[in-house]
Order: sequence, then C-alpha cells, then structure tokens
Amino acid sequence: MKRPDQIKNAPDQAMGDRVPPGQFLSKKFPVLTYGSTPKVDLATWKIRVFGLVEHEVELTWEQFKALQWTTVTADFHCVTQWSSLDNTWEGATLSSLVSLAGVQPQARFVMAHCFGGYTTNLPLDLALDEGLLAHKQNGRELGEGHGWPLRLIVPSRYGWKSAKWVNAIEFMAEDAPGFWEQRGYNNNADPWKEERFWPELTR
Ligand SMILES: Nc1nc2c(c(=O)[nH]1)N[C@H]1C(S)=C(S)[C@@H](COP(=O)(O)O)O[C@H]1N2
Ligand SMILES: [Mo]
Repeated sequence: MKRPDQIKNAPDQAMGDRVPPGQFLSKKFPVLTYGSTPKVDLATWKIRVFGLVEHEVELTWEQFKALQWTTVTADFHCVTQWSSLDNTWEGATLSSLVSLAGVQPQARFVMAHCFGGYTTNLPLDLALDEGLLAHKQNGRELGEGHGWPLRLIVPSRYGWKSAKWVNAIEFMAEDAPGFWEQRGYNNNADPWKEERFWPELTR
C-alpha cells in the first residue's frame, strides 16, 4: 500500500517502479469474472463469519454499514497482465469484522466465500493485515460486475484474491485452495515475485 504522498505527481520513472514484472499499465478497470454476475439484494444480504471463531457472527447490510469505514489507496494487478494504479477503496477492514467474532488460536488460514460460489484462500495474518471489505471504488459504489455491494481487496496479491460479492469469511486450521488455486493459480500470488501459476506448471 502506498502513502498518498508517494503517489501524487509521481514521475514516470516512479510509475514504472510500481508495475510488477510482466504487467502492463491499464487506465481501464475491466470486469474479470468467471461465470455470471450474481444478483444481490441488500434487503436480504448478509455477511457471515464462521469456522474457527469464538462465536459465529452474521451481519445485515445495515449492521455492516455501522462498522467503522476507512479508505485505502492501492494498486491492483490482475494475472492476465493489466495493472491499475492508485485506486481508492472504501469499506471496513476485515479485521474489524473479525474482531466481532473472535478468532480461535488454531486458526491459521481464511477462506473468502462469495455469492455465485467463488472462493479464495489467504493466510490469516495477511488477511488481517491488509484485507479490506470495500463497498466503494474511487468514490463510487462498486459496479454490479465489480462485486457490488461488497468485495474483498488484498492489495499485495494478484486480483483473484480480491473476491467479489463476498458473503462469508471462514477461519481454518489448515490451508485449502480456493476456486482458482484449485485450477492452476499460485497459492501465494505475489505479483512482485510473479507467482502466477503452480510452480510445477512454470518449470
Ligand atoms: N466472486 C468472484 N470474485 C472475483 C473473480 C470472480 O470471477 N468471481 N475474479 C477475480 C479476478 S481474476 C480478478 S482480476 C478480480 C477482477 O476484479 P474486477 O472484475 O472488478 O476487475 O476479481 C477477482 N474476484
Ligand atoms: Mo484476474
């Protein structure tokens, strides 16, 4: 994540330094979804925190909105090679939601679940350090295709870890692969290390 003073009026050279290897700068923010866009209704929308927690929590949209919100500026890198710089995301931190549930000491990993069935996995520390549950991008509500009303943002990883239409966070003792992680995408997904695919596929 970049501080605002590192971003404003950054010279071209500095911009180049922010595009990871094998990526290209994109002014657009395309929709990248496997399958169709789920229809979500705020009146029935819920987000659930379950698995290795002290007590399960389920929040309605009104309850989620009442959490403290924060704004994060970050770059976004999709494994299909486009990078979009300086996006601002507004929402509640994953850790603020999780603190309502309490994490059991055996929990080491997180699975994000989405409307439509998409999933992605993360180490617990990473999820708590930088996971943001965002409702707005660049001052506007997310577009339907971009995960409205709520998506996860994990700035230091490729975009497939930023789950759209997220509706549950599960805490696990053992790691388990999510949708793309089962289909050849790298478990760690660090764009600066070009962790795109399973190691055995890139040898
Ligand atoms: N639920 C869900 N979340 C998802 C995806 C998806 O197919 N379904 N695609 C992922 C991928 S590969 C990327 S790059 C980003 C793209 O977000 P965007 O469509 O807002 O650009 O969403 C991620 N989150
Ligand atoms: Mo992606």
